[in-house]
Amino acid sequence: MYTDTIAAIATPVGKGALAVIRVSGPETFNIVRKIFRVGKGKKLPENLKERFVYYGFIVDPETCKVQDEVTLIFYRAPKSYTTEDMAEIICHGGFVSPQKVLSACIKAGARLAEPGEFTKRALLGGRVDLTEAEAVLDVIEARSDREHELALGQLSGGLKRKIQQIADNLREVLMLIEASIDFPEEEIEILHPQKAQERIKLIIKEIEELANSFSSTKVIREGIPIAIVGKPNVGKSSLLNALLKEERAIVTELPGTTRDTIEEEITIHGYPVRIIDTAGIRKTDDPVEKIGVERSIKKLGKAQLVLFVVDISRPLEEEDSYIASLLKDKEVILVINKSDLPPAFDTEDALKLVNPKAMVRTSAKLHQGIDQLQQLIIDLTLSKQGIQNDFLINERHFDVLVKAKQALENCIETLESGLSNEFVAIDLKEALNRLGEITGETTPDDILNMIFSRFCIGK
Ligand SMILES: Nc1nc2c(ncn2[C@@H]2O[C@H](COP(=O)(O)OP(=O)(O)OP(=O)(O)O)[C@@H](O)[C@H]2O)c(=O)[nH]1
Ligand SMILES: [Mg+2]
Repeated sequence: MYTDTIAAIATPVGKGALAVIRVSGPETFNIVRKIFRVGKGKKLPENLKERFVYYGFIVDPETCKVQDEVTLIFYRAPKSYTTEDMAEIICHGGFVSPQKVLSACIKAGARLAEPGEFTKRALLGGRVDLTEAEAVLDVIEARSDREHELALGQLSGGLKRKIQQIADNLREVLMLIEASIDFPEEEIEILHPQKAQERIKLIIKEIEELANSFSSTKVIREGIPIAIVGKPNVGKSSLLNALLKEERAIVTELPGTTRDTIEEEITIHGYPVRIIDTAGIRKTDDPVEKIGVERSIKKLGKAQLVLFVVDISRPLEEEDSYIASLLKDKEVILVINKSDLPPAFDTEDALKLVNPKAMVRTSAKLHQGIDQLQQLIIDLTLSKQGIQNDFLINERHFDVLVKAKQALENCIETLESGLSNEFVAIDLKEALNRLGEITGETTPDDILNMIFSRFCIGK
């Protein structure tokens, strides 16, 4: 379907042991034959073996000067990433070698590829659908094990299969509805409107569940926001440092050390978590500290989970109760810190202040209880999300799912109002079209272009 052959460096710019140059399109073989030499002046054989590694040199097709020592793999259509004839040239890394190899390809007749053009060809060649193409980007961009795992699931068709299953279901309903339009004189009711409604409602529910998993995907992409709060000097910053395993926040024996919120990302058991250390909450006349305290309270609102830290070595105070009162609607883990020191109150009293989901004793100073705390964080946030999918619903999928659902809701209304089945069919087709936008069958060109423009060149 394409007549031109494209080339690009597929590895990042900079010093590295190796780099890969990709070539794809009908002229691939002729191009590599012009620039690849097996030995002194010796060209590649006409009957080039596919998916076989050739060792040799890249030469400038005009001057025949050697550009680099490389290996070459040739893939014959359709058994390649793009489904076209393709070659991968592995050369030395760094700033010069890859550029030289690329320019030899261009001189020999290739055109520089656009961002994502290899994957776009894979899509148009039918090797992947749009959800799998998007997953390629997610795999590259994943920042945690879990995100990577889900992206890989999507790459192997997790979301495609799910959408196909829903679409097949819809198509069946549509077929029955259309049959009743085409054969209205038939005695037997082909699909009772009541039955049709029930089936469509089930499909709506499935679409809804899929759309809802967008929020858990978002958490996986952006990290679960967790705030550490407590009165001054209880060891909040020490706790942040212990979780990060580095001395990130300033810790001193002076109450009111942390003035501003500090946000850091860590991964716990493969999940990204955003830990926010806050200024100790207390009444203060210091104008800077005051702003810090306001910010702490604001951060509370955004946190999905709160680590409420108390200092076991000092008696509970009014400030502890005040902070506890701010946590009424929050998921809280009560952190009894400074457990290495003699206790000044009974933990029961702290439990009475808040109604925490869990409690843990720590010594941020001696790094004790940190593993338990991490386990609790995961138990209370992620396991509850019920992420059983093996794909990542992104914003684009979410928007389309909402529209598909809307079309099906219209469908139900049409059925309820007793309008003719022709109208029902229109809404069903609209919903099907929407689902096709997710997999790429009916995605408008401008959206496709936008998706691929986010890719790097060479992917
Ligand atoms: N013995 C002991 N000391 C601790 C522990 N955690 C923190 N500290 C000490 O308590 C003091 C205050 O610690 P920070 O981490 O700065 O406390 P904070 O809650 O961030 O304080 P502000 O930022 O002022 O609100 C420091 O001297 C720490 O070394 C602990 O588990 N055991
Ligand atoms: Mg602090």
